Amino acid sequence: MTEPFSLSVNATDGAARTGVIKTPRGEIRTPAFMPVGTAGTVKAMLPEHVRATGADIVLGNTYHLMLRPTAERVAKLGGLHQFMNWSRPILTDSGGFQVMSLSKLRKLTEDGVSFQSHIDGSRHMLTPERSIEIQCLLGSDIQMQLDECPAIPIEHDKARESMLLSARWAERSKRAFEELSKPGQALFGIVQGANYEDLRRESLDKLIEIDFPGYSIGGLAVGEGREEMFRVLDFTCPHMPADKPRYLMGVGKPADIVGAVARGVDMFDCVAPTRSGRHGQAWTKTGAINIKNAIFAEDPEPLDPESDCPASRDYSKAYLHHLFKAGEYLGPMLLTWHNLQYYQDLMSGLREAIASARLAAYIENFKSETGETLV
Ligand code: PRF
Repeated sequence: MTEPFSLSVNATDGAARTGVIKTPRGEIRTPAFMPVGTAGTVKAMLPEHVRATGADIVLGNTYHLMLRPTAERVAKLGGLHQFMNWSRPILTDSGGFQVMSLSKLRKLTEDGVSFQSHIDGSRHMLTPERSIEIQCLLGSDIQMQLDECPAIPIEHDKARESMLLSARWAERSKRAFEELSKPGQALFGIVQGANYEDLRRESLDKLIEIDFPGYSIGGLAVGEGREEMFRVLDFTCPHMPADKPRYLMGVGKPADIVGAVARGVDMFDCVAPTRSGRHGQAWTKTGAINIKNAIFAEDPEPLDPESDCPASRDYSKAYLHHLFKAGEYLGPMLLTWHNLQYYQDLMSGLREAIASARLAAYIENFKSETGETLV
């Protein structure tokens, strides 16, 4: 009998892999992009339209949902899937990363992190155990351990201290998860260690010893730049278990994703397509544009006439330009939808390229079409 949560790798091309993660709520085709649904909604999108772009899984956030409407209320209303009308897999982040970037007056101790809500100033405490309790109340399918994500650059001894704290929290998270979770749910450990090869190895060794059904790579895209991020992936990914999913947290732009897939990463999430879409930026086959630019004021062409996505195909750039200029809600809605379709098309293109051992050619084509320089 196969495990209720498992990855099967169907093909490899160099370090890149394509396969399927099986979960009780449905399959996740990898490499996968997970749209961010922080507060129980992929902003400006209906769940059925998120699905129509090809998304197999969305992300939710412990930090936001514990503050509003609270995990207890979501549980009372049947869990996050029912609450947001998304029946497929949901991954939740553990909250630590969002506490550090969003809350006021935060204090980190061995026990966890205490902080003041960015919404009403109320005081809260997030421990590894409480984070897992919240993620189980939400009912998410893939959960994250509580971790600390320091910015780069950071001195080696400080980075090691932080990584060891995250490793101790990994152990406590796993114990809490074993007590509270239901069969078919999965908890990922998070590799930290900044941009130090020895620390990334030590972090990974400790997590593998604890044993997780999947491993996240945290602590990247925190100011180090694309080339340095790829260097860290180059010495980290080869040591990660080949039969478990690898998730690069909070990454990235299309070029980041292409480079990380080539290095063996399976899962991604990023606010880029949704957030940029709300601000008028659109990714197209020939690179990124800003629809508010005056050059589009009388452009009768849609963003992508060949697309199956209504947002990409059925509205002219001139109309989209007008919607943004007029501050109409439909502008951010259509550009978000278009960008999510672009990201999912990118992922399916990568999956097909790996399956047919043509990834190198796919990447060359991506570079020449978008003008991206990929290290
Ligand atoms: N840890 C957690 N969530 C995250 C990160 C991390 O390091 C990042 C870093 N890019 C994004 N989201 N728990």
